[in-house]
Amino acid sequence: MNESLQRVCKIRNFWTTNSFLIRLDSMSKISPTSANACETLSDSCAFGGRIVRCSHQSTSTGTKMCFSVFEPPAAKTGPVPVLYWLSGLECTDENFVAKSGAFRAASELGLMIVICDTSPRGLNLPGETDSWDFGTGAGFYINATVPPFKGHYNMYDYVLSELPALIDSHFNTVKGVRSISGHSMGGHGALVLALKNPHAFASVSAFAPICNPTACPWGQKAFQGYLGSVEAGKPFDATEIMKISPSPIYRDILIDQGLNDKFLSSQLMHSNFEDACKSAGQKLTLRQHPGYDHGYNFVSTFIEDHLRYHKKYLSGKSTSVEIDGTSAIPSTTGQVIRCKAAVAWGPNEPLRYETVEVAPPKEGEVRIKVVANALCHTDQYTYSGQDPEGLFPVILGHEAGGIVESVGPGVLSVKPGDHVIPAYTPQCCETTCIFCQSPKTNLCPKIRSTQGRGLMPDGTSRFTCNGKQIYHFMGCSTMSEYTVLAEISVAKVSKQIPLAKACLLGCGISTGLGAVWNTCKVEPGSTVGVFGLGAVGLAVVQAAKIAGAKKIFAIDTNPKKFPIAQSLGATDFINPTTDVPTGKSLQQYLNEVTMWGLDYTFECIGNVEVMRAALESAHRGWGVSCVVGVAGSGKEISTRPFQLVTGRTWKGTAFGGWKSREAIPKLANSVIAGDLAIDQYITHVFNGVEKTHEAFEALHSGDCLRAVVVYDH
Ligand code: NAD
Ligand code: AHE
Ligand code: ZN
Repeated sequence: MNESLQRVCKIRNFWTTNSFLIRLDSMSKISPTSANACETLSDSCAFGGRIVRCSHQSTSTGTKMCFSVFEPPAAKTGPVPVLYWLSGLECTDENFVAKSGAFRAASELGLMIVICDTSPRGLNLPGETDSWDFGTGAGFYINATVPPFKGHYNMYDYVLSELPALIDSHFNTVKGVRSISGHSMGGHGALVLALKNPHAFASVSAFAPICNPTACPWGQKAFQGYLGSVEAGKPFDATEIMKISPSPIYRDILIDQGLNDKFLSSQLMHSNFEDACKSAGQKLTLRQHPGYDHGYNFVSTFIEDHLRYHKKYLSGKSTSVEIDGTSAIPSTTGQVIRCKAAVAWGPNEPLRYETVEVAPPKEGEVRIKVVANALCHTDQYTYSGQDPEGLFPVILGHEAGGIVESVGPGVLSVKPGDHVIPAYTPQCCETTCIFCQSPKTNLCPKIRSTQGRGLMPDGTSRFTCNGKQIYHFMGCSTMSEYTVLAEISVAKVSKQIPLAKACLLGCGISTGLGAVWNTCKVEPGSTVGVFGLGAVGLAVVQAAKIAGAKKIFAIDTNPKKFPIAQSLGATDFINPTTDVPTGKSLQQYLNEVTMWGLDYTFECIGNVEVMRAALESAHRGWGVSCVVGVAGSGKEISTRPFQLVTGRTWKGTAFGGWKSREAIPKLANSVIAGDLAIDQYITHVFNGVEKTHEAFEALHSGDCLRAVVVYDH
């Protein structure tokens, strides 16, 4: 047994038989009551390791202090690196333990997490318990300089020196190797401690940190009370520290911020820190998450990313390559992969099944093993040469599911082994992206120009075949066993949904649902017309029914589509070639049978004549018509302006208005929960990328909604 293992065994036996921990390096000399002793308050197994809660007499605060430690199983066999976690206002060490959901990943990563309390407790100082945002539970991780807090509220010293010394003496840690993170007030503490002591911490991250405390009420109150003035708080203000820093302090700083956080503008002020980082040349990875609030559900959603981020720096690696938390690196990482792909060498030329070379992902890119690819009408449209953006030779395909094989430098949001859906409408989430920041659109333009030119964001292709460069398609190219995408173009989904089903969420079904729920926001009791009953149109029918539409007209030249439309909620069925009286247009007929037209109409074909019919059969005064179908090169829509003057609105949708990376996982969860049925769209299944041609033929047959090609790797 090596020395460190012997130490751990001693500590374990001691925990199980005593309520005290004592110094390992001098067990016989130091009694449980000595300054460096800890009392074990609880000790339970978790994820192969254990969670221990201890208390000890602190020299920094002059009080008993509690802390919790997650010790990963790796500590049984060798020293492990440590992440310090600082909690927010009103918390103790126990909030993180109960709510963060961090320990499975920490166990897999071999990372110890030390969670400390937010203030000294039980001193009964005047003013200490008058409010929730000052005093007890609100120590702000600074050293107080004014009475009555001076001499006790020394959380800065406690976190920087006393607690690490205690941890290093009692646990099997890699000495001196630590990182730090925290939430809200703890995020402020983590940033300040790290920025002021870069030698002490390998990396720093934060969730919803108070970024500029001298400029917000929480911080001003704390600095006034603990330091005597707000001005005195400037050296403990992350934004102020960065403002005067002549150079970057860390290679990167990771911050996650929920955009539905009620404290965002009044207390947290992340953009002030962002500006200060810019002026110092400090790289800041600021990820903003629409819909997330300030609570621990937000923290638990992203904590694994932070653990991986810190592990990368704690291990001295610049890129992390772990599969499902193990340190196994796939043999293909960093290598060119040769695999099968369906290559379209020219418009309508027979697909050729070639061995292609797929280069490793570059910075900000992800290489995935494609598991299943469904055909969408748009693949056919581009293949046929009608797409003005169509380029050849190309690997088509954009409705797919895959598994991350490897990631390029800087990729944090996904890791090898994750299940992902490619998203041809990316979501960069950057603060400077006015599209991602706006709730009005999903059309992030970050990589649109290179995507439209069949290239990756750096302007090059990752595919070659027989020495020739092959173009990417819609940023996806999933008719290949492996493909490379931008990190911002993949949506991570639960592994509980089979990828051969989840692939449908990558385009047609999500588009139809979103056209109704997002783009048009169809209200209960509405009347709806759906022109074209492919998978997209049928998803419109399904969504309209769920939205409470009272009448849904299903319109298609192929009457074989009517039974499934009926099963999804359509109430009326029109075959324009047989049901419209001679001499009448489709729109005239519809206006006649509905009196004034339909509240909402959706064109799901890509035919500009039908787009006109759909607009002109929208209700006088308020009808909305949505263009979903994609029309061929050179086609234009027209109508009499009078149609708009008399109250009709013409709009369109791309990917149903969904912000892809946040929406696709939610749609997948709805499928898993049984709230959203999508099985009915899979009418054909093929095995092997070489069956892609047969899948195209099925799509033409008139009986097909979605043909899914499952790749047999
Ligand atoms: P699809 O080919 O499976 O379905 C089209 C349906 O329209 C078929 O049922 C066909 O019989 C019917 N149809 C054809 N001509 C018709 C006519 N004149 N009148 C009535 N019905 C007619 O296609 P899909 O995969 O469901 O896609 C539908 C359209 O949506 C395509 O143009 C596709 O490119 C487009 N699309 C757009 C988006 C977007 O984000 N806007 C996303 C996905 C697909
Ligand atoms: N390349 C065509 C436009 C194609 C198009 O409109 N694509 C739809 C998605 S179809 C999915 O099956 C889309 O969302 N477009 C938005 C975008 O940014 O491309 C052309 O006309 O040039
Ligand atoms: Zn599509």
